[in-house]
Amino acid sequence: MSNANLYALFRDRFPNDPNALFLDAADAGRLHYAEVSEQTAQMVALLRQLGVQKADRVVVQVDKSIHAVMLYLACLRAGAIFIPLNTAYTASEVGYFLRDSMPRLFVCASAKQAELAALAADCQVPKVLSMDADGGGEWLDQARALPAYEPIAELDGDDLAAILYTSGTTGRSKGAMLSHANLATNAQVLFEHWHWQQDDVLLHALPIFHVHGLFVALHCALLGGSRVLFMPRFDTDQVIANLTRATVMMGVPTFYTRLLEHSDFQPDLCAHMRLFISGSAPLPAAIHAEFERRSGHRILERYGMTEAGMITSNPVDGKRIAGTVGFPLPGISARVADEQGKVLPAGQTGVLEITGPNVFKGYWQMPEKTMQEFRPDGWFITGDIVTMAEDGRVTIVGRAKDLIISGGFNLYPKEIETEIDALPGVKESAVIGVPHPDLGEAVTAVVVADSTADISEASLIAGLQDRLARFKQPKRVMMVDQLPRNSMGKVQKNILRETYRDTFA
Ligand code: MCA
Ligand code: AMP
Repeated sequence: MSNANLYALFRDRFPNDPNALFLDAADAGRLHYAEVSEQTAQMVALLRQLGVQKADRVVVQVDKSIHAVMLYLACLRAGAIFIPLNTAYTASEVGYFLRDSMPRLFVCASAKQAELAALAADCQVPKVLSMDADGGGEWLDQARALPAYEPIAELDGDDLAAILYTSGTTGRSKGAMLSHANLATNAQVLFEHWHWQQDDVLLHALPIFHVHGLFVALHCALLGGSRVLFMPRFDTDQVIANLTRATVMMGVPTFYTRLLEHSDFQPDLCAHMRLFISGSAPLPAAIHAEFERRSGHRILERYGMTEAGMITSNPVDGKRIAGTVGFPLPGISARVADEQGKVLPAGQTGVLEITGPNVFKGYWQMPEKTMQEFRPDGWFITGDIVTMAEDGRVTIVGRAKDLIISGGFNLYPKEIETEIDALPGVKESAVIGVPHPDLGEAVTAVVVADSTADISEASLIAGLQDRLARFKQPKRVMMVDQLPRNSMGKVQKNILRETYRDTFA
């Protein structure tokens, strides 16, 4: 049987040309495909030296860099389970992930090492090493000193490649377990479906701690043996300056909104672009239309989630319809059901359920939570409310889950409410997403204070600094005397959303 290690699949596709460039990070360096094998082998040697074996977890909270990509590939190659964390997470958030995933190794930035190493020791993590985007930190020093020979770990398709944490409606983050086969099949499907070619050049401005930037974008390029213009973050000027060198860009809707706001964004910049792809959050139809007018390109919108990678996509050839997320990808079956799981006829609104080789292996150490998200016949309940037309085209019309998507990051109100409610002087709170011209939705908290408390919007936000990453903190806090409730006592968030609808208009 052939090795199902995803790294082996990539390695087989690397171009033979020694000059073939993989990552072009401009001043931050370049990496050729020919160098990947040696660098990842040295990293595997270091992982082994640190005691990391197959199925051990490696938690990584480092800035986006070529080295971070090599570390990801090295973990695949070693058969270790890669767990990337958002760089904005505070120490208290990181502590949760370390305790939950029990890694053998934690890799973090030097600047945070003193604080995080103490935390890791507290969480019984045996090893901590630093890695910096500029090549500093202990990690690279130690790896470079090691021999570059390490075999690719022999794996089964069901072996885990990564655990990606996604917040939950209960406020506790859940680790979605993704196998080598989950990632490999989804990557191959996207590669074919989006007509990826070796001479495609990917403009990469997404973070690499989520499915979108780490898997969807990088895996397509790796399968193509293609070049990636690898940017540290989304900076509108930099993206515009590089568009003429790229053929494909993947982004969240905020990227497209920001490009349209820039007066230099003109059709000639996009003349040899092949594809603009959007996902992670709904792309407003008005942005779709305005983008076509300004660039001559119809954005290809696709839809996915951490637990399943990419699920549907508009076609490359064929109609890309604004406001729809296209058709289930090859190999993925989709149906629409009511809350009880009764399958509904085409055209009716319900929750999207799916099966396919892309669907994850369950939540790390949460078998009951996993069971709740699957139907007895094995279909995964996405929690997205959709309609599916007779021809299979899917339109997302809402969410059954209480979720806010801000700039492509998913935030669960429950987690934010729990932190606000723990602050002194707070009686209760409700957190909602309110339309925001740049981020799509912005976190807004509606708070009732204790009768004797003296708290303000500023004091509440200050109180959250060490508890929640900045992007989760409310952009506005509204103080009210009471929250609207229905006859069952449940907070009516729809009324709050309506009341504060124009806050960021
Ligand atoms: C940054 N800030 C945010 C966000 N990003 N606040 C709310 N929502 C955000 N998304 C805050 C910072 O905390 C900071 O606050 C201020 O905004 C400026 O920070 P900066 O880092 O300069 O922001 P930025 O560079 O302008 O970032 C905005 C961004 C970025 C480019 C939209 O968030 C981004 O790259 N988003 C992509 C997320 C993504 O990859 N999602 C894919 C998930 P302060 O000034 O107060 O300190 S995967 C997924 O969803 C599924 C599987 C799928 O289908 O893809
Ligand atoms: P995550 O929890 O980060 O995996 O995000 C997954 C969720 O993002 C999905 O369940 C959807 O609610 C949402 N999502 C992803 N892509 C799209 C899209 N193109 N349109 C609307 N929502 C999307």
